[in-house]
Amino acid sequence: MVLASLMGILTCVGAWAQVSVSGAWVRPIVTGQKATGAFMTLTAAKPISLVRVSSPLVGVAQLHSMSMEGNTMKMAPVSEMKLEPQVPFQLAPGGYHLMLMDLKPEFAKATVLPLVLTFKDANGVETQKEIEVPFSMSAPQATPAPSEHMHMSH
Ligand SMILES: [Cu+2]
Repeated sequence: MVLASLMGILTCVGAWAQVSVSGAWVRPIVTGQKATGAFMTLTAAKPISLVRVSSPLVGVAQLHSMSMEGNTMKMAPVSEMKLEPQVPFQLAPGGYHLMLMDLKPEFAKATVLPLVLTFKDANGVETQKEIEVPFSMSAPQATPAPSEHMHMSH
């Protein structure tokens, strides 16, 4: 069973179905701005952790948490985000987010942001998921018909 799933990962990286991503968005930057955040909801089929994120348009991408310390919001890098099976994990302003820093010049001109999410499962096996995240000033409205997602961001 384990061997079969390993084979599956090796042979069809593109057909990943262990973690679904919904409602992803990245905040556009204004001139001179060097960092921004990306947000989304991750839902896993089995226990797995998001351990890394990268993008060709971003120099440094980190997993961040955000919390209140006294009257100030504090951001801190976290080594992983643990996903429980079938429990949507929210990355949203004011909470967990993907911190994008040292942005490349192409970032400002891009219409979508390519992101590679790296997950590590309970056996320590890493798999990657490539997504394209639309730029937006706020979270996208949930669409009642899933098929409508197919037409977004192209
Ligand atoms: Cu941050």
